Amino acid sequence: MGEAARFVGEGSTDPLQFRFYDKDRTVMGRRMEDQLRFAACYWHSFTWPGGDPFGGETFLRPWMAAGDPMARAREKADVAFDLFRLLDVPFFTFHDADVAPEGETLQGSIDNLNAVADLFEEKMASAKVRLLWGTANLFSNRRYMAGAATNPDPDVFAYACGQVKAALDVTHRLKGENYVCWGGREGYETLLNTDMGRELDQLGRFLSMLVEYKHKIGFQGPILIEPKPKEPSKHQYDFDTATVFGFLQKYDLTADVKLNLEQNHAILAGHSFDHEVKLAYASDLFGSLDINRGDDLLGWDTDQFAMDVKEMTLVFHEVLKHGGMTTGGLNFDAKIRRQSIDPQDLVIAHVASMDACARALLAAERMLTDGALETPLAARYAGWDAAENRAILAGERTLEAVASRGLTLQPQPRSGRQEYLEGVLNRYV
Ligand code: XUL
Ligand code: CO
Repeated sequence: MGEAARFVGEGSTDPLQFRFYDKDRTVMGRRMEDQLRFAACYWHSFTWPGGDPFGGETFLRPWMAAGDPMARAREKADVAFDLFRLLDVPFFTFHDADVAPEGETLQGSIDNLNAVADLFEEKMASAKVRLLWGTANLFSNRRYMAGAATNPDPDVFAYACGQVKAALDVTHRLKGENYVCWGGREGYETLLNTDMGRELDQLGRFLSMLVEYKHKIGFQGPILIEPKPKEPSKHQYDFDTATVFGFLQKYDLTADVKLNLEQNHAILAGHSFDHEVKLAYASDLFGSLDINRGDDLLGWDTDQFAMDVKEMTLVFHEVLKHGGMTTGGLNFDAKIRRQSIDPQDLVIAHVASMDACARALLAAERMLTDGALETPLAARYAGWDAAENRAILAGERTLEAVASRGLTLQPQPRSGRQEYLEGVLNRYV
């Protein structure tokens, strides 16, 4: 179906072509495609039928109809790889359950997954698209209703180990660059039946085993935890960046486990997207991004396509400032609205959001080149560059020593210049 989307420039009004995403344009020393590292995701685009809590499917995609589940999985793969080609994205992502049907037993499910992975290997050999990350769906099946790693039943924990091992094996085989863990059911619905300390220990052990296994098979990429405070659970243990940082330190996992941050999850946690990104870099935990957006007026995970240039400019400013993506990328964990039922809507949504990201990347580049935010920021903290003050931070001064210097000083308050900085940002976006 059709020609791949390409860059035609700002003058164009064609919703199927790029106005800003010019993949070969150099942005801070790298091709734009290599800076943004877009990934199309399998679940929202190919497995979500358009339902909501009040109504059923609206999309009626042919591969969702009844029939032999493996034949349907192959049909779905054909359509998925065609979309990857149409969008000209360098990466894709999937959960085990998105790509292959569950079998009668765990072994049956693993066999199905491996059969689809054979097909992916074949398709990837002739396509441009590579795997950004794989993951296991440890939340949809009713066996996981009380959690996977944090389930009170150790048999469920063991089943989850089987599933996660197979998903990592397949991710490794397909040369995935990261492996993601999103713990949608790793939390609670009521504390009346929950032993939090015990569940956190279970989760810590589960992740440690995954890290041990990753090293054993030589999987090079990081394991990425995807923080989210709630939904589907009332409270999820991977609440936000700060919470996961504490958890990873407690279980000694900071070297191998990083973060996959998502805009809508940040908002649900009461943070901005750039708050989460900045704190992840400050904690040496930045991994990758799920690029989407929530609705300001709705308190749930609407997973809309990211279109807010200003918001993403601040995020990409932070990413570029730290040298750009390493193994991470921008994964479209985003779904079209359930009324967007034309097949074209899916392509248009990706193209528009890729363009919004490209525009934000270019704005972030200009801001960095001009030092628009960096220069005032450095000036604000410049006092800490003095030798005496560096010595404090280096642990070379006692409280008494600094206190006695404090007795000689009369600090003068200085403006935080918020409105000036907001004006600066507006000049670029
Ligand atoms: C759920 C979510 C997931 C993860 C992968 O809110 O973001 O789709 O990205 O399991
Ligand atoms: Co996500």
